[in-house]
Amino acid sequence: MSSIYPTWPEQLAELYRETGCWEGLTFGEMLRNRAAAHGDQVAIVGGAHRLTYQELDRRVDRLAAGFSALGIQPSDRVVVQLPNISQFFDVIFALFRLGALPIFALPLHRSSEISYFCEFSEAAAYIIPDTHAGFDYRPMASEVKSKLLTLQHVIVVGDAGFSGHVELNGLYMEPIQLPDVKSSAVAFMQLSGGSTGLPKLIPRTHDDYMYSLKKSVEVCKLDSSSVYLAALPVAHNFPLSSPGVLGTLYAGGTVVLSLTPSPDEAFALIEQEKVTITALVPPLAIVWIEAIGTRSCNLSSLQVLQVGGAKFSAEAARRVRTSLGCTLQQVFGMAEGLVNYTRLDDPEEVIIHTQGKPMSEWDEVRVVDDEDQPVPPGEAGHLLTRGPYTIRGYYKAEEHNAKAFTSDGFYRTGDIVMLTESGYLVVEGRAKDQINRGGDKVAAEEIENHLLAHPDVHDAAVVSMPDDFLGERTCAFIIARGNQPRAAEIKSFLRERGIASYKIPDRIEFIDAFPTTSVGKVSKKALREMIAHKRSSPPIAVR
Ligand code: J2J
Repeated sequence: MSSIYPTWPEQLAELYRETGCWEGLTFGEMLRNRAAAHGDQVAIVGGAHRLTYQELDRRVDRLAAGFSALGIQPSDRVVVQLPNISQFFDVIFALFRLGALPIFALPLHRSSEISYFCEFSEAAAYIIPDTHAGFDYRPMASEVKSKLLTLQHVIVVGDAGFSGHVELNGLYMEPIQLPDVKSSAVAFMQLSGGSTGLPKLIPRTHDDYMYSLKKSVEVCKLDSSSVYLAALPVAHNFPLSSPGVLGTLYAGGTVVLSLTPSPDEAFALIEQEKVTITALVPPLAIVWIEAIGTRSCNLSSLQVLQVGGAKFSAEAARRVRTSLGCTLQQVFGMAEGLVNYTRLDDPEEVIIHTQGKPMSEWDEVRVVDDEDQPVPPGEAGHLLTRGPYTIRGYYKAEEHNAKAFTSDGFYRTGDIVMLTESGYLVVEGRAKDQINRGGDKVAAEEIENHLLAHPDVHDAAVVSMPDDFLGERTCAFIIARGNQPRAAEIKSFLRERGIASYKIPDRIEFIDAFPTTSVGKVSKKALREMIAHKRSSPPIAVR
């Protein structure tokens, strides 16, 4: 496939259209339809803002006009790095209506990641808040813009601060005639958790993503009375679409935005707004379970707590109903597509012990051995998948795509799973070179490359180490070049290179040589065992 946006073979696309999986609806149209059907209903609650569907629809039209006046064109890429604020919706729907493609950066991404997204996608604009969570995004944006000729605009929600930046507030104008956007076109790009040196971009079409919303809404039983609390950062695929904020809008419900997932902020919002469903990663679910006993708030409106992004232990899963009084839904998904849910009426043991089953009857799932041969149910193997909302390739990554997808279009998820007799998946591990730090994904090679840039680092290997709270943390093994630098110095070196804080190794170990496999490659398995053993054995007493 030579297109920079790989897509489904035409015959399959035809089938997905005929069977009604792909409705032929763009995001711009979806919002227009919901505004017509539920005009006065509150769509978004964020800080002091309360927007009805009609108000949101109008703001989006006015902002699309402003973006267009600024020079943003159909199919332009725009890196969007916004926290959970109502303007996130103005921005993304305005871009959808223009046919421009948001690229969803996370609030924690820093200059190295942002420069890469902007450069690789040749983004025309980059949209930021002025400050968020104690970080001022404006100097970072200036730095990125000064290095890239293709990046024409930095748009700031709030105070522009710098003379070259544009304020979003000044861009709401008289609506214009909007271009015709095709539902088969790529609507936006998500970021892959990654396992290679540089993060991959995931192109999602209006058709395929809309279908994932429709199925999510069906499985999670959302309707116009649903109130979804976004406690995780909305740019992440889980709170964006499973069913997340976009699924809630698809269902005509209400989205409530929390700037942080802290129990103090989130519990108050649940009580105030009568939230019915929310989503968390496992460590945060544990924080909420622990916090509830010490707070006097009424969470009785909460019907469903979704937990996903990383494996949720059975012990913690069991405590959800008893402590929070709601149904747990396990969600095993990926920005590349496939989403698995436990069903709300599944027996308790299925909800506690499995990560759910695919949401669509059109999802094809294969569990195979190292030679791509199917393994029987009950045995662990590599998960491969294909279907109407699972991508056929990453953006501009032809060489990598040949390895990440089978010749018949199955995506190699890199997850090791076991399929139960009833078709549910249990996540057993991972074959990809990635660390899942409580839901935040860290590609080992990306961090190794940053470490190798340090003058005193001869070689580096990043692996996971078990952790009671996050499930896993990162450990970087380093072979020093002569002088052994201090661990703190390595960490501040990485921070200065501008990477998200969750990618900074939790632990640094110096080593003389790496253990190797029988074919002479670095044995990450042996390194993982070394660090796990070191952490579990008590320190030797010094006399
Ligand atoms: C174990 N591992 C899991 C789970 C994801 C919904 C929910 C999550 C994501 C997501 C998402 C897991 N148990 N319950 O996009 O729509 C790991 C797997 C998977 C990778 C994908 C959604 N849920 N994982 O987490 O793209 O390794 O998407 O392949 O960030 O997270 O990561 P990501």
